[in-house]
Amino acid sequence: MKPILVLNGPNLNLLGTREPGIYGHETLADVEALCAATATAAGHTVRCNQSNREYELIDWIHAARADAAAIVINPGAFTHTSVALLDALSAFEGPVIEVHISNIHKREPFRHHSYVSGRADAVIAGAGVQGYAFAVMRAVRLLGA
Ligand code: CA2
Repeated sequence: MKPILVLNGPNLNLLGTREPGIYGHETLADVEALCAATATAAGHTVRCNQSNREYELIDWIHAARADAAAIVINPGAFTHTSVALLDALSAFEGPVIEVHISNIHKREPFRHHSYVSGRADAVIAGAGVQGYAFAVMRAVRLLGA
């Protein structure tokens, strides 16, 4: 089985260093370890990437068409701006799970709309970093394992 691709967008490399009241104390390395452990327990693997560059996320999504079974993505602020990410994800045939650490619907109005949700098979928001574990579990379920 191909790996589940876990993508994190802009500024999520700063996890655990600032704004713990919104994003918690866990680091990006902690998040990636959680995803790996969750996938391993279900007999799957993950490949994790983070970028602050929209084009790099898009290139990884394109590559996933051939080399990933599912995508778990926290697009960061690109959630609310990027038709390009929506289009890239729409060209991917496997499960797509969108995850947000915070509850975007409880925050500023500009965070309430997600372009990515137009393609996502599931959206998890407000569960903290545990949402990544839920997202990986949902991807596994949709893959039929
Ligand atoms: O809640 C989420 O996971 C978000 O996708 C996080 C994005 C935000 O723009 C979305 O509206 C919701 C921001 C990620 C920034 O992450 C930081 C982490 C620590 C310190 C500073 C930024």
